[in-house]
Amino acid sequence: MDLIAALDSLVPELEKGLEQAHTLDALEGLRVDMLGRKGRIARIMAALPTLEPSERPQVGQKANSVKERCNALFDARKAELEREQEEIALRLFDPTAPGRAPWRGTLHPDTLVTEEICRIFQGLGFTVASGPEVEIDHYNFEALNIPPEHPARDMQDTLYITESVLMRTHTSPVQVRTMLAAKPPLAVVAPGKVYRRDSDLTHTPMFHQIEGLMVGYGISMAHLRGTLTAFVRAVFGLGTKVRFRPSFFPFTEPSAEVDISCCICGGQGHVDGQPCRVCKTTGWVEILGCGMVDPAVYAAVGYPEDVSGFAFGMGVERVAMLKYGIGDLRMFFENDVRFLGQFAG
Ligand code: 2NM
Repeated sequence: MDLIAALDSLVPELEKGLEQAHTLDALEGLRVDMLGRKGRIARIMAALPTLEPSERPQVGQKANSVKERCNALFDARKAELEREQEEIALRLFDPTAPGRAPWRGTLHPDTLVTEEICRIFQGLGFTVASGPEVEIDHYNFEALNIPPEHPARDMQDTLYITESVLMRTHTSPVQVRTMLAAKPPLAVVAPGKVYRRDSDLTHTPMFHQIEGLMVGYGISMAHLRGTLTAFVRAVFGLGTKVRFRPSFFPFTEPSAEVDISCCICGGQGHVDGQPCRVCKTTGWVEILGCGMVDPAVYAAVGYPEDVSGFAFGMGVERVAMLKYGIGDLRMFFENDVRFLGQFAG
């Protein structure tokens, strides 16, 4: 019987084909070719009506047993291929490979510099104080010897909430509040946000300041000079030169501005023969303002006449720009992580 022989020959043929099938896709191709609706077995069975009715049951039984055998062979090969692929995946998986590092944020350069400056002053005996960003006129101006007609009080420069409530223009009101709450001697630094009506390439309506105050008995300009020189060298390096220039602030007398030898060109005024863009060839850059606290400030907080002390103030962004060589103030406020990520130790 031809059909029986044809069906019998399918099994060894499939066994050979399965040996050469190395992917699940190839296996599925073989299966369709053998067992599919238009496959080898179906095509042989299409000839069934040409047989004598008495021969048909035998061929039908043969077809069923061959189908069963084929299915068993496919299942076995499929299991084998799946096990092989699992083994490959296990071989490729290296349990000793280092893990993928999770994405980590960094502290803002303003935060880094603020913390560094506070730590230095804490090492010199200062405590850290804070106060409200919305202030009253009295603490922000009046108590600091800034008279009603002073240009700093102008609507052009100050962000007012009401006639007597404003966004603090410096952190000095924190020193005023500290003096109102404690007797001398004391030494504080006040870091924080301050606000001015100013917005251009080199000014932002909000920026960060650190101011400091030391009051006691017998505090002199020598203490001012020693403290600020130690501070500057802690931030910019022991080789940094420091100079004090006479200046003016309403709340200090005498007043000075402090310059340091330029940390970009090392005070030479030039980098690789090119004029230094930071110090404009002068070799010096301004870093902070300071002075001996004016007796009018002590009077405003009810301190005795025989106290003396010094105060200072600096812009955090300015210190960070000089320390890290940042050329554009706007970088601090764009919060681009490619910028922000460059400063954390
Ligand atoms: C500066 C410059 C000079 C200053 C004065 C005071 C206070 F409240 F004690 F009088 N705090 N900060 C001061 C003095 C700030 O910034 C450029």
